[in-house]
Amino acid sequence: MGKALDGVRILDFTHVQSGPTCTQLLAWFGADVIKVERAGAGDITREQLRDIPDVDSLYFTMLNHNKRSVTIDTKNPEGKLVLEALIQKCDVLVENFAPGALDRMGFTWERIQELNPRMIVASVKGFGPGPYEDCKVYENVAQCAGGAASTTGFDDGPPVVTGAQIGDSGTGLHLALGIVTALYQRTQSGRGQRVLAAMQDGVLNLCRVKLRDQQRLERTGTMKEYPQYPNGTFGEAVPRAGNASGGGQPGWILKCKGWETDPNAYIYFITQAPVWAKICNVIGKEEWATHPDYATPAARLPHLKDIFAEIERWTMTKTKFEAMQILNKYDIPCGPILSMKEIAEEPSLRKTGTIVEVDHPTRGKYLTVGNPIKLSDSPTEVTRSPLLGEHTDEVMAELGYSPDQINALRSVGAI
Ligand code: CAO
Repeated sequence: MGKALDGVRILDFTHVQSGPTCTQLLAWFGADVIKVERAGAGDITREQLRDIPDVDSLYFTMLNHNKRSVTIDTKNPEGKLVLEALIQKCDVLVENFAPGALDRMGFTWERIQELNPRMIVASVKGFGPGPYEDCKVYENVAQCAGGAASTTGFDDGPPVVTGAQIGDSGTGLHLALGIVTALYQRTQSGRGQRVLAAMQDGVLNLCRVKLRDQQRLERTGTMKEYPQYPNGTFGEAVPRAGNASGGGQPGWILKCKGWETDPNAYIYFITQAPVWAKICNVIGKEEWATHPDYATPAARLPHLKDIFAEIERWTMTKTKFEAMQILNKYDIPCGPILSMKEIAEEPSLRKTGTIVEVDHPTRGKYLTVGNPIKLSDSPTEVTRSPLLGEHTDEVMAELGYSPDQINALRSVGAI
């Protein structure tokens, strides 16, 4: 069976995390992704956080599956010519260099258009145009500047960053959508265009409910679903809400059996209004279903702390999985706090290809996260990340270079 992006060639000039997650997705959808790296060094993540000496790190392998790797020194005049040949042959150039790096290399938008007017040039940058446009940015900077950190954590503590890589992988996702959209528009216009996904914008997009809350706060001075209500105070900006649910259905993280020794023996519990009577039955507080202080969502709001304490008394008598099983029978929304160990061992995630075991020539077998987006006509087979420059000769031959020319370029350090 063919793949959704069969025939699309991506010149992958990405490094670290944000850009590589984008091009990995495109590769999983069938694009031919040619990763350009510097000879001898390559993507810096090949050597970051290594767990085996001299072997590509999991950081690199888990972000660069299904790609080919070529080495080109794009600052070498002859290397530049090779890059020009690739630009002429590819549909999309994806990059996430520091601002201005591509221009400094001599590959401005105008120059790229001269070489290939159909080329889509897609970039991740830390910030869009404005005061910080020239800044280099990593994950946590984006989380802080995009509104995630100020709204994450507990009221009495400092801002907190999340383990979800919403700045890097989140922006990679945004960029991938921009690229396929530009490819679609090109089928009509015949022209390439520039695609920009700024990490601050991507994080803010994922935090849009907090901008919603900022405006609610300014209008009413309070937000009843926040733990600060009714006894705490609200300031001018959206406060940190601990584990409160971001929506209209109050939720919290509650201890389960074993919490004293297992840091993940917890469950997220949502007191969804339509199943309130069932919740009361399950926890043995049947009288709350009709009691005026508890019967309606509005009446419950000032008592949420007590309500969750009572529910926790019940969840502490069950493991998180026992609680899940019982609560799901009654359609009560909840979710176990799963550790990475539990996720890695979960058979259903292996079955769907969300967790995949991959074999690597120097590393051996390791686990990775497969394609989280499943297309029924374009299934994903995850193949290992390339070794540095593994496909240089192959790609050079496809560009029309003879073995002698390849050797000559190698001898002057251009590839
Ligand atoms: N041949 C020759 N030179 C190459 C090359 C190649 N194949 N590939 C890259 N280079 C050069 C670049 O041209 C650049 O040179 P100049 O500084 O002289 O212009 C240089 O390598 C380094 O690029 P960089 O500035 O992007 O890399 P850095 O490690 O200093 O910064 C990062 C890394 C991520 C902070 C920066 O790239 C950035 O801000 N990117 C945009 C935001 C982003 O994606 N951040 C997410 C990173 S994941 O957490």
